[in-house]
Amino acid sequence: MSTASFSPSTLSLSSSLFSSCKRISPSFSFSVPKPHIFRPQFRRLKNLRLVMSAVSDPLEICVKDSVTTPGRLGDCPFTQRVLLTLEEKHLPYDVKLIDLANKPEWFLKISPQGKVPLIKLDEKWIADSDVITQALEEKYPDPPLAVPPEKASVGSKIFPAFVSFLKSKDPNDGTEQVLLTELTSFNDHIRENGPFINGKEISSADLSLGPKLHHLEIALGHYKKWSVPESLPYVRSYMKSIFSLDSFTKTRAQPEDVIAGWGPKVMG
Ligand SMILES: N[C@@H](CCC(=O)N[C@@H](CS)C(=O)NCC(=O)O)C(=O)O
Repeated sequence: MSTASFSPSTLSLSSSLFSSCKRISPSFSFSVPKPHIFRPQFRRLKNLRLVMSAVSDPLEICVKDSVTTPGRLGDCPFTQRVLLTLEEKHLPYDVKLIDLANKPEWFLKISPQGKVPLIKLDEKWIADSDVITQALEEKYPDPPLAVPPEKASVGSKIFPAFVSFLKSKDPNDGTEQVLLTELTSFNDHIRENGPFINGKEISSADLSLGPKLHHLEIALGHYKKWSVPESLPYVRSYMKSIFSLDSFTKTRAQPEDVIAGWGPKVMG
């Protein structure tokens, strides 16, 4: 088995690390001794940020392998959401690249639905980015990424609207207008509450939406020559800010994979 260790506190580790990942062999074993990784953890205490040291094994996470460049991270926005959460919480992790077109036996054993992301927490494999990010928040509350319930679903209708518009073959079926309506509502929210969904600090809602906006930008740009209009400057600046976060550049999918990933849906 081949994995790559990520320690977010080590900024020199970059997405190029993925290029050093090899496909995982079908023999899944945890017997390989892993080094302990020392990492800084930040805790808020009376407005002071105290650096505390902690020791932790990297968390194991199954992610999609690239279809265009096997051995690198693939194009799954749900996986990126979890990787972003690990990065923002300064948690080290080991990625296991899964070829979703040819899922290994061992993966299907631990993931009955055969989906990524899948993470091992407290010796149990957990699926689904909603469940995983909630579990990470509970187990590793610092820095906090939770959002108040009234903001948790801000921007959540953008992704389904984008998918409908992307798949649409009829320019007059209203799907573009639905997407514009959702983006306009998001533009208004950021103008009034920004720069992030929950205000000044990044939150789990941004880490969920950011990867989806990345797919929107690449897929609609490629397949429809469409981009977020200039009349929505808050959406545009929000995208720019999220896409330029260190955690984002380190965990984003390659544009070629995003294009290849949406191909069957566009053609279908
Ligand atoms: N609701 C799940 C969706 C996960 C998902 O759809 N993952 C896709 C890749 S982006 C997958 O593993 N597909 C493999 C398959 O369906 O065979 C989540 O939020 O984690």
